[in-house]
Amino acid sequence: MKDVLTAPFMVEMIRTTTNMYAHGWDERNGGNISLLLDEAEVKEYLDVTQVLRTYEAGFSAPSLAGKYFLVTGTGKYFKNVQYAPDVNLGILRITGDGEHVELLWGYADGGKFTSEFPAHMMSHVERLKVDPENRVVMHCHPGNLLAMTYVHDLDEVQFTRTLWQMCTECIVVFPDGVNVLPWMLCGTNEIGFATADKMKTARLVVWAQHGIYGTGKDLDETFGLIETAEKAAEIYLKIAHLPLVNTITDEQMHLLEQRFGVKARPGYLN
Ligand code: 2HA
Ligand code: ZN
Repeated sequence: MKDVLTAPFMVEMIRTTTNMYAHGWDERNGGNISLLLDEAEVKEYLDVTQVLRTYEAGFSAPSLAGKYFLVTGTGKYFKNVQYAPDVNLGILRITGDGEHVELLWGYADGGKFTSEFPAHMMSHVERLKVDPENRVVMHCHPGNLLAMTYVHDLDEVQFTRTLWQMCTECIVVFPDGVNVLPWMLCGTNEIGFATADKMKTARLVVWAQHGIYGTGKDLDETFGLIETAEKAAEIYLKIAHLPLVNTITDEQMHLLEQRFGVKARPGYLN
């Protein structure tokens, strides 16, 4: 059996959480990540018949039965993942009924998966329907996007269009746009269902006055998606109080669509 701390998925998770902390997106215990793992790969590192603990999921997700995830722990700091991955991370398997979770590795201090587990698992369910290659759900608190939810209309078309107009590459990176949830109580099944519902049509979901969810095929791509939206929000906050002299027009957006072979969300451009 190989050392799980050397597994590429583990190394990438440690690097990503460390990088997100360095970006200021994950103060204290802010943020959480779940990464869908390949069963055959997990078996190179763990005896999957050895279940350490079993938890109630708190919801039912039968379409995830038998799937393995690497998930950040509740109350854990991204800052500390690199120093104690076995305390701050866990490898989990969803049971056959989709209602329980088996711990195979990690949470070594007796801990548990993130409080946002419902939003993560329900989002995986929806994104896998759209894209069978989707492996990552990532949540964090980037300052500029968060700030923008205090001063910008939360209408999804308006919010998306503003972000697209802030950097030329935005429409190329997230042509599906950004969906937005109003403030809701976090850590609940309700916000989990609402987030997953928004995931049907976009890979980015803003939680107003809280943070953002991003999804993608791997950690790098998902990080880059949030990074691009956060950069656009930063530009918005730099210019929002100034007279607007120039912008990226819808005509120019259409040129970007053609040049990069992407299609903007229907109805979002004139
Ligand atoms: O505690 O970010 O949304 C981690 C969070 C909750
Ligand atoms: Zn949060």
